[in-house]
Amino acid sequence: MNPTKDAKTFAKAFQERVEEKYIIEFKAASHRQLYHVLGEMVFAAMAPHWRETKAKYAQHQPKQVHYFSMEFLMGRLITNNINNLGLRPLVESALASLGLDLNTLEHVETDAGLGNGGLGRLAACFLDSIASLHYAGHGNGIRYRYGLFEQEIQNGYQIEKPDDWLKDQYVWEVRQEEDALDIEFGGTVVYEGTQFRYVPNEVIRAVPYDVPVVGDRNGVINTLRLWNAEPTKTYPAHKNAFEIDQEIRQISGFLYPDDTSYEGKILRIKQQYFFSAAGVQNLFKKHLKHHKNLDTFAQLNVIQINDTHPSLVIPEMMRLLMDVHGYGWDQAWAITTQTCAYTNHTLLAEALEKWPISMMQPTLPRVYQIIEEINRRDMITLSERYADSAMREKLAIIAQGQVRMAHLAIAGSFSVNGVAALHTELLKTMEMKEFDTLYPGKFNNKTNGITHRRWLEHVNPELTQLITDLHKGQPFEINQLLTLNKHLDDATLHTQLAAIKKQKKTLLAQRIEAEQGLKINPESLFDVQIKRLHEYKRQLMNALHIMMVYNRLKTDPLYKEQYVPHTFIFGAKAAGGYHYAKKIIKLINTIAKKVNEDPTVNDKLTVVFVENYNVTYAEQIIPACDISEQISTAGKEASGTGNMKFMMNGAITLGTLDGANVEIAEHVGDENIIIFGLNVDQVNAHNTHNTYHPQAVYDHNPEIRTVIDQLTNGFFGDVAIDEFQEIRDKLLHHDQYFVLEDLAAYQAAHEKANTLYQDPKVWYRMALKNIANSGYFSSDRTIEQYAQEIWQLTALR
Ligand code: 26Q
Repeated sequence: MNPTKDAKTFAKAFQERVEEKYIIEFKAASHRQLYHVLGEMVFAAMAPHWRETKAKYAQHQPKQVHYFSMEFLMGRLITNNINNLGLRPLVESALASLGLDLNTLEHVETDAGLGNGGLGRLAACFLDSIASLHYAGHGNGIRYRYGLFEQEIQNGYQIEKPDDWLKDQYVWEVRQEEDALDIEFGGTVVYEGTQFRYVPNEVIRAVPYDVPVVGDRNGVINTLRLWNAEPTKTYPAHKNAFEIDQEIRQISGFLYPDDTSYEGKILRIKQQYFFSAAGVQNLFKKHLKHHKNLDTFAQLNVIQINDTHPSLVIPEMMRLLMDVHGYGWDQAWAITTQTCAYTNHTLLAEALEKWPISMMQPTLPRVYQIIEEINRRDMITLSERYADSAMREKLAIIAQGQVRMAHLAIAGSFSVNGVAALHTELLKTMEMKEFDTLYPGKFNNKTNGITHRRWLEHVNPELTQLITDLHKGQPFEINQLLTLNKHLDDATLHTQLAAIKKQKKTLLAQRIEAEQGLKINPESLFDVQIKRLHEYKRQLMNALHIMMVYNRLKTDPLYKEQYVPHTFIFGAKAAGGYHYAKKIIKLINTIAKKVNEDPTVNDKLTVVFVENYNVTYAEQIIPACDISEQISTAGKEASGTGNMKFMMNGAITLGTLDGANVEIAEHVGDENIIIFGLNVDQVNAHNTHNTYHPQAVYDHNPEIRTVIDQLTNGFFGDVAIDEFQEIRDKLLHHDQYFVLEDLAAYQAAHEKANTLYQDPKVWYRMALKNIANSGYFSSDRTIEQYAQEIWQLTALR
């Protein structure tokens, strides 16, 4: 009997399976047990569609995209999968008949945190859109045993704890041991007459675990394939098998938690090669099941390289094509460069991957040899164009003892894209200017997007309902948003929107009180900055501004009277080794304590640092937000995607002209966003002419001077006097991010927000305008552009 026939059948089967699996009476089952059985039943309902999708791709051999990414930040999947399978009403009524609800069970699922932040979450949104738009496209990544660390705050300091997300069985994965592959490392290359033969000294088994990617009620189920590193059957005789076992499993052991400063680590290069090589070998094998050779591989496959992390696919494809499949260099290069496309996600010089030769050569001798040859040929082309040897060295793939992965990725790809208009422009005119001239037409822009299925429909069903009500109950779709523009001044709508905000704030306040024991006022304005902690994102500027507000509330009664009660909410993880970022977390928590314990300001100001910010937390915070803080130093944030999620939920962006904020401003109009601070040209001018003098700001602005002094004058009673000395020193003497320069403008922007918020007609009009024009920032739009302009895919409707 098919359990999804109707709610009654489903409920009955659910009960039976719980009792059978856990050998208990149904009424004694825990939420954990109930969740697992529900997950298994949803999985079973999905299985036939998954099989059919696979069969269809195998039979028709459509062109497919393979999204290679070191990170996939999937979050929880159960509600997403139930919704996309179209089972929501049935499951909800079945659970209700048993006195249960989906929301409660959902909370048992671990948040799959196989990513650091934006880049990993983008990959997850893209998979959702690819499947929902009927494209054949899959993810290829690593099944980390431990995802991004869990954060605890102890005495205001961040402590990292392992994220043991697989401790209970993960219901959404299937081990496909039959597709396992051997990946080779180390050893030597021997030249035998006409061919190179690679003799590795370490072989690691790559075992795939497949996770279904469910399209939105369209029967499409694509695959996210995550590789697990395991020992092969034969252990080297001379070593301890237990030690070797541990060492090998390390390769898929954990996710590197640093997402800005590049650090050459042998394990990381092994991780990169491991999943890139497994991914390509798997694709070649599949192709050869249906085609006699790899001549047509590029016609049927495109590999999108998510930042440079998977760029070893390029030399690996060359190696396989030449050494295993007998192609000559030119044909192999043609197939490779017609297959690969590269996305750049950063302009920060310190984040660009550069591997020391001394590390890469011994680890991947044959691959390294091929990179050398790619570089040698590249240098010939460069010498035809540039007489200047310094310029040739600047553009080389290998130079100064290092392999520059971005240069390799550019050379080996037919497309290079940035992730927001401004970012792509900066790539083309500054960072990668010469490459844009060298390869005309290769560079292009694909402004990021997010899936409204998760970031609007799932997180905010109330707002979704409000929008569909305007369309006489038609099912929600993204284009409906635009018609909100006809209702911008509808007072009833304003009231409804305000009521939804209030409801979301109340829920968030309840969670914060339950978890952290802190009471926050759901009637207050919620001002939110949630994202990884980085100097360039300037959480520090936000913190200093809160100190300024505090000082004014204490000294200026008129200001206090006019100040709308605010709750400032932060959520951020700092990489464990990023000392300064962790110091900023301590500062925020110290400010929070001081402010929250001061009864003279409590009716006006509360500061919260939420512990262990992750995808699931974001889902709860974003709908509750009034002001979205997007305040990076202009030119530093490639795009940002949180900004889009907030906008879609009716928050107003308070931000700089950076990343996709620029396009948000274009879509909503200048009067519906609060922009402040230096623009990219001004930042560049300061840098070129050395004209930023923070000390002068300190000297001339007494309010700023006061907060800087308060960092080190004992103002925070219960920390060591020098706790924040280095923050003061850096701000005054080595600040690359123009914090003090922008602080006064930031303060003025907040004052403007404070005024606007007091007139609900104005504020909710702005909010509606943001929701109405958020459709452009749907990842469906982004994926359509990738599909048309880079991948050349056709939707398989
Ligand atoms: C590299 C080498 C060694 C160790 C770690 C890394 C590493 C890991 C992760 C480097 C970078 C990352 C992640 C970068 C990232 O998340 N970038 C963000 O990408 C988003 C999606 O395009 C943008 O919206 C953000 O602006 C960008 O910061």
